[in-house]
Amino acid sequence: WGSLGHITTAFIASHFVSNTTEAYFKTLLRNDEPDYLASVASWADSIRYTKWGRFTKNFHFIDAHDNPPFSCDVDYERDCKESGCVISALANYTDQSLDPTLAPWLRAQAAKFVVHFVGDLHQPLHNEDVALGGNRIYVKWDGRDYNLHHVWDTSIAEKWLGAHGKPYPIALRWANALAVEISDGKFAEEKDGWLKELDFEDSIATAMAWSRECNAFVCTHVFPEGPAAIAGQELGGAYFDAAGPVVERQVARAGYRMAVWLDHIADEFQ
Ligand code: DCM
Ligand code: DCM
Ligand code: DCM
Ligand code: ZN
Ligand code: ZN
Repeated sequence: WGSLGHITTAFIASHFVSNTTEAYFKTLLRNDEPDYLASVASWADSIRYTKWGRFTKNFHFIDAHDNPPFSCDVDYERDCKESGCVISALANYTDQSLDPTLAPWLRAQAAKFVVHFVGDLHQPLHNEDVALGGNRIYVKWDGRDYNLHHVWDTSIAEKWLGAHGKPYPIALRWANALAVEISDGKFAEEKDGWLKELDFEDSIATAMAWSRECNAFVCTHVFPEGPAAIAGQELGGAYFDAAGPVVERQVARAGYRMAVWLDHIADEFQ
């Protein structure tokens, strides 16, 4: 996701974490404000092109070598690179977050990666190999040229919200609205199902279940007619009408699951 998506997932998570989790992460991240999670949600993107952070660049996605729209699936052995992927990275930084022998600043850094990678794991094109996750496919968006990856990272959410510009206030409003939908609205019935695959004893299996669920949208909503058919097409109309609800649900799922994941990490230090 772009900053808007990441900040929103983190604000949603801060709605649903327990009080002890909130206190734990406010101390660890040295931020006592309501944005203690949101303020670190995009940090992993800010370091990926630095010399120090280069080793993390493949941690934001998994290149599923499937065949949309005919067959979608993710296979950890096949698709996670030697240098890592979002699945291995989430498992790894979750382990670091849970390690009481690590210095607090390292646990803080690990937690910042966890917040970011739970988000990216829920973007369909971060679970797909085709055209570098859509980066090499150019499309029209309300008459302007964008690559398909950017459309899914940012453009769909912005149009869904009818808002452009500084992500922070937009994300805060979106997160507040989605928190209500999760608690009492259109997602209230399904939210328990969002935790069905969650297994704290097996981060890889949990992340893979979420990855497969997300990758399925590549066949149904990202490339419904296949990758070749989408190049050069205007996506701001009927395509957006179908994609908007997918982005909304995936952002809501990421935030709700992030809260439970962070509760588990904080529980280790009670
Ligand atoms: N932080 C930390 N240890 C570091 C760097 C940052 O605990 N080595 C915390 C302090 C901030 C938050 O992470 O609350 C965001 O840091 P940054 O300014 O690096 O985004
Ligand atoms: N299919 C196709 N071209 C491809 C891949 C699959 O025409 N490159 C067709 C063959 C099957 C259907 O799609 O009838 C389902 O494929 P799969 O077995 O990959 O799900
Ligand atoms: N990306 C992806 N899958 C790939 C390559 C990149 O999901 N195989 C993502 C990571 C970034 C965006 O696409 O969010 C742009 O990547 P880059 O800046 O590396 O081109
Ligand atoms: Zn992206
Ligand atoms: Zn990322």
